[in-house]
Amino acid sequence: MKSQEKKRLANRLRQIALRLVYESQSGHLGGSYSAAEIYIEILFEQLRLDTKKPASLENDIFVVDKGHATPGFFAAQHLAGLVTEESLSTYRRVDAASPHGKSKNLQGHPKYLPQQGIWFSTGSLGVGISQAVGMAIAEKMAGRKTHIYVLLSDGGLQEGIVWEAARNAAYHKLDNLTAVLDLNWIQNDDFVFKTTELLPVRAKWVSFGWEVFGEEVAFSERKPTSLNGHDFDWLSKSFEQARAVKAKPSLLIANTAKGRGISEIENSPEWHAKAPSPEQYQKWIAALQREEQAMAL
Ligand SMILES: Cc1ncc(C[n+]2csc(CCOP(=O)(O)OP(=O)(O)O)c2C)c(N)n1
Ligand SMILES: [Mg+2]
Repeated sequence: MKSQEKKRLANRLRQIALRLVYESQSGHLGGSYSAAEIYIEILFEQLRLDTKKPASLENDIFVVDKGHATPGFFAAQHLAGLVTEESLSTYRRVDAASPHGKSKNLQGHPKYLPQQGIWFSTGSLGVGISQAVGMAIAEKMAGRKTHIYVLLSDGGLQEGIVWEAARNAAYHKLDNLTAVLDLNWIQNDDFVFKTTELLPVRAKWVSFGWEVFGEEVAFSERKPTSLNGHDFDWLSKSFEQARAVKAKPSLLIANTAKGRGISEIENSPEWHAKAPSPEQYQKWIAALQREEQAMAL
C-alpha cells in the first residue's frame, strides 16, 4: 500500500477516535494519536490477517500493551473491517450486562475477544508484553509461523514486569516477536522524566539481548525530522528488517508526539485522557476533514 493511502487511513483513524471520545465523553486521545501511524502500519501492512476469520490460528497477533489507547486501536480495527459501525457506537457505554462482565459493548481497555482478533486483555501496563512473550514461546512450540507484534509506551517502561518479559524474550530467542515503543515522553499526568528517567532507552534493550531499530531522541532535542514513528517509510522498512532478524526479539524505537494531528493537544500532558467540548469537537473534526479532502486532491 502506498504511503499516501496509509496517511489517509491515519487521518480517518484520528477522526473516528475523536468521535469515540467525544460521544462517550471519556477516553484517551493523546496516546491514540501518537500511535496512529503505528496502528495503521501494523494492521494494514505487517500483520498476516484474514479479517473474515479474525480468530484463525493462521493469523499473526497484535498485542496492545498500552491498553488505554483504544480509541485509536478500535478505529484502526474498524477501518480494517474487524469492528462494525454499530459496535463502535457502544464504546465505553455501560449496559445491564456490564456489572457481570458479560456486556458486548466495547470497553475502554481491550478485553480478550478472539472473534475480534484480540487475544489479550490489557490496561495494566506491562501485562501486554508479558502475554506477547508467552504467545511467542507457545507459537514456536506449536511449530507455527505466527509473528507477534506488541505496542509499548514510555510510561509502561516504568513497570518492572516489562523488563522481566524483555529478558525472557531474549533468553528464548524469540525472533517471532517485534515490539514497537511509542516514545512520546508523556505519561498520564506529566512528562515521564518528571517522574523518573528512562534514558538510555536503546542501550538498555540492546543490553537485554534485543535487536533495536531506531534510537531515542531526548524530548528537548527533538526536531520535526526526529519523529520516525509518524513516518510510514521508516516504519515499513524497520518492521521488514525486524522480521529478518534471527534468534533475537526486535524493538522499534518510534519517536512520536502525543496528540499528533491536532495542534491544540499535541505534546500536552493534559490531553492524556480528556473529552473535547462540543466547540472543540466541531473545530477539530472539521480540520481533520479538510486535511482528508486536501489529500484526495
Ligand atoms: C500497572 C499500571 N500502573 C498505572 C497505570 C495507570 N496509567 C494509565 S495510563 C498511564 C501512563 C500513560 O502513558 P504511556 O504509558 O506513556 O502511554 P501513552 O503516552 O502512549 O498514552 C498510567 C501510569 C496503569 N494503567 N497500569
Ligand atoms: Mg507516553
